[in-house]
Amino acid sequence: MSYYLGVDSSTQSLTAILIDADARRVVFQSSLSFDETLPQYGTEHGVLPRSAPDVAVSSPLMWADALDLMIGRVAASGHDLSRLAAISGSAQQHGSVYLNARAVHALTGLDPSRGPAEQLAPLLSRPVSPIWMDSSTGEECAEITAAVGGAEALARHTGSRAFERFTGPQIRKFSKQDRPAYDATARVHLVSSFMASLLAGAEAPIDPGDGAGMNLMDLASTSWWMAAVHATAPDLANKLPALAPSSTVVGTLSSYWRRRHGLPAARVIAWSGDNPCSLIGTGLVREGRVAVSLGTSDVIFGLLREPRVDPTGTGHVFGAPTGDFMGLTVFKNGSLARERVRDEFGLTWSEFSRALGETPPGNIGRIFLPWYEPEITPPVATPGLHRYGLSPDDAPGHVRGVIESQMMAIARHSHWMQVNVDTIYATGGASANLQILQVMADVFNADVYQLQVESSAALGAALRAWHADLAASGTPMEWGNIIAGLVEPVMESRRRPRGSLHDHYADLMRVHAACEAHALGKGPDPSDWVREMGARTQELGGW
Ligand code: XUL
Repeated sequence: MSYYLGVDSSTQSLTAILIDADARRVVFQSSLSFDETLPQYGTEHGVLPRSAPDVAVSSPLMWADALDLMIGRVAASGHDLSRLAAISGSAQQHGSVYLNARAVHALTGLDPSRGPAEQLAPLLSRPVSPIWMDSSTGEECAEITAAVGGAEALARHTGSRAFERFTGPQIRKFSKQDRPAYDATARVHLVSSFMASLLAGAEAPIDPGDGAGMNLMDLASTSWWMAAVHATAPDLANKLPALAPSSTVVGTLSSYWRRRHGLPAARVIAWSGDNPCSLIGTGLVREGRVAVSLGTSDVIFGLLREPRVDPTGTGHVFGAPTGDFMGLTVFKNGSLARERVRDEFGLTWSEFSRALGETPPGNIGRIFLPWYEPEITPPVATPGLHRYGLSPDDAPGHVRGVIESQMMAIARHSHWMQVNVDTIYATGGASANLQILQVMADVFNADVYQLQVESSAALGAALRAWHADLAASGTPMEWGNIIAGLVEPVMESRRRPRGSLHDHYADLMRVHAACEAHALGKGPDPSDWVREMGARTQELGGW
């Protein structure tokens, strides 16, 4: 008769899902957009006004206020919350929150008659948090890489080469740019461990799923890798929280939340990153399937039994909440690029879908590389749009171009995970669009399904709360049983690959790779090849 709450603090919004474990049902779900609900912070798509195109910071106080509003909504939902047994969460990965020495104790004694932001403001040694969209730390990445003995050593230990958005390079940049504020920092939290600390009124640890996004954690031992810690910033070892399994019970909801919203002393379970939580929320507790999340970023991920590191250096290995590992590859120009195409051609989403449905697979040889923002995969430091056989005013060509290019990039850059993909679960906002999922099915030659609960990160957090609570109560349950009935595909959403089209896409992916190499200044102009593929597209029938 227990309820479990999962909260997802993502880039643009905060979502909560309450599950009734015995009934295996989602009983409450709510989401709030930061820009719309908390306009006083002045964010755009969850990011504070940019001081430079490659800088992306947000407000930890805004996240705390959003959590307060959402807990208020849950409390007012009409459900019997005395049944709430545990709460856990998911957060955008890599972002960091800088607390001063007073914070450690002050978190225990927040005044329930006042909102969290005003009480937290004096506890921050840095008022803003750099987030995953920041790509301004190229110099720090190079310095850390050199200091630990090269990219291969860093990837072997931490699961990734140095990435601009990863927390280590971000901490290093802060320590170089504002040494007094860095010295006044007693604790550097991730968004996940900050939010968990807030709920428990106690210091929460970082789990191996989110810790692996820092370029600081040794994957094999899930402990801080001291070579990287020392290479990153002075005295950092004393400023990092503990690392602990995702199932760690941090404590119980602090008196602040109990008195402010009338909630019970539910267990607070360590939070994790959105991708590790989505791994659970898409039911990938066994090797062999993948999920593609079409959100602010597009991400492909799957469970790995062994920490296979990407030899090309674009992918990552993170810890999985199951105690295994997960492979993932991240594309920054996800929804962002889809929205830009829609807006630039003045389309509604239904016009966008119609254009996609009315253009032929293969796009008659029109290829569009939509790097509106610096791209993570492949690494693109300077944004730019690259068109092959595509005129700048061709709206349908851009619509199909952006979707095909994204799907081919996801397929091509995830080969390193060595997962034989026959089924894909699609999640995130754009997964609602079945036309996009058909392109995914044809490109991957796999069946693609939507999931009944689309907010996979929040659901995964709720399921993690349940799993950890049972384990802490001495009645553990297997992951397979935890997800049963709660993580289910929508059968009628199934998109089947069309064999002849897949053969065409297999050829087109080689052309796409050549376009990418050319755009990055690493290969010859593939325009003739693009034209030849265009002529072949004309011959394709049956779509
Ligand atoms: C993962 C990544 C993004 C963020 C935001 O490496 O950068 O997926 O977690 O969702």
